[in-house]
Amino acid sequence: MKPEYRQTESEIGEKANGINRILQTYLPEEKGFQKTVLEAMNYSIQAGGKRLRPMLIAECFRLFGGSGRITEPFMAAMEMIHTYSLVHDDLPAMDNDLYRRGKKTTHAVYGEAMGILAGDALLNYAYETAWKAFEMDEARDPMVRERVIRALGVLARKAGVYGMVGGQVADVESEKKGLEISREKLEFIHYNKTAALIEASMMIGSILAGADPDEVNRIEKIAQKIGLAFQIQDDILDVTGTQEELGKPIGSDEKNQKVTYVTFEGVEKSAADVERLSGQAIEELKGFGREAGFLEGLFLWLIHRRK
Ligand code: GRG
Repeated sequence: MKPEYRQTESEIGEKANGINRILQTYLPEEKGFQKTVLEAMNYSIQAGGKRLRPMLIAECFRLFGGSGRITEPFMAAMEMIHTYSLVHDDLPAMDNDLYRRGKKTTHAVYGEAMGILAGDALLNYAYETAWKAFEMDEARDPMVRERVIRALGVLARKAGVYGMVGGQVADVESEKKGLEISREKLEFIHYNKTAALIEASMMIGSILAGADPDEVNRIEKIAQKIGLAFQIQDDILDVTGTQEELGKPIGSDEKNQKVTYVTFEGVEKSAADVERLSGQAIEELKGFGREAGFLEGLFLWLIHRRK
């Protein structure tokens, strides 16, 4: 990590700790006949992670002058959806990975059936959690309730078949196809599998703060660039990182015969594209003329990350 990102890194760490405290308040109690799956849900959430998506919700909320706690149920819900996607992605039917976030994957600890069910449960519980925004004092205001409804719509669409799930479908079907996969299809995969939740996070934070539709569209485009840059960096790390840095085995794309951005462009050009995309995103962010110092630092940290 370059020295100029150290300050951001410590701030990111502090913000992630704050997010963990919020998450903790929304986790289900581990009791009843379904106790095992509740434990598996909490295990997968508490295994760690950068908490990037909730952080983006909070920072975009701040960018548009939001205050109060209406984002909190959405921050927890977003991390639940992200975590379910990782739990399912690690299953034997998908990537069949045994380590994630430096710990054993959920199915490796609780068995395959509980891995599937923990993912299903997290996905449903995410919507139950986001819905709790309506129960907050702030939601007595009809304007806030209307924003919550719009934010729920974005969450559902971007996580679903026209977002992350759609991208994962194309990704699964592309395995073992080598360079038969078109560049267009690879972009579809990246935009949906990875960028969709990043877009949703940034849009939800902005919507809840009262950003207008044009501002939300601009945020969506910025998030799409950051999402693509983030995925390309992930592909680069899968080739150049170490298991110690990443908390999961490297070379997983090669193991699964996956074509990545690096396969098309090589490491050097991919790294240059990461810089270009994030530079554009930062310029567009500056276009709002608002204080976005931390968000810019977060973007830069993300694309220079080693984990
Ligand atoms: C199973 C429907 C379904 C979707 C799975 C997210 C996903 C789609 C697969 C995981 C594999 C992967 C490399 C996805 C690309 C997005 C990505 C880089 C996820 C990892 O996100 P981080 O780095 O993870 O934010 P942490 O652990 O820090 O939360």
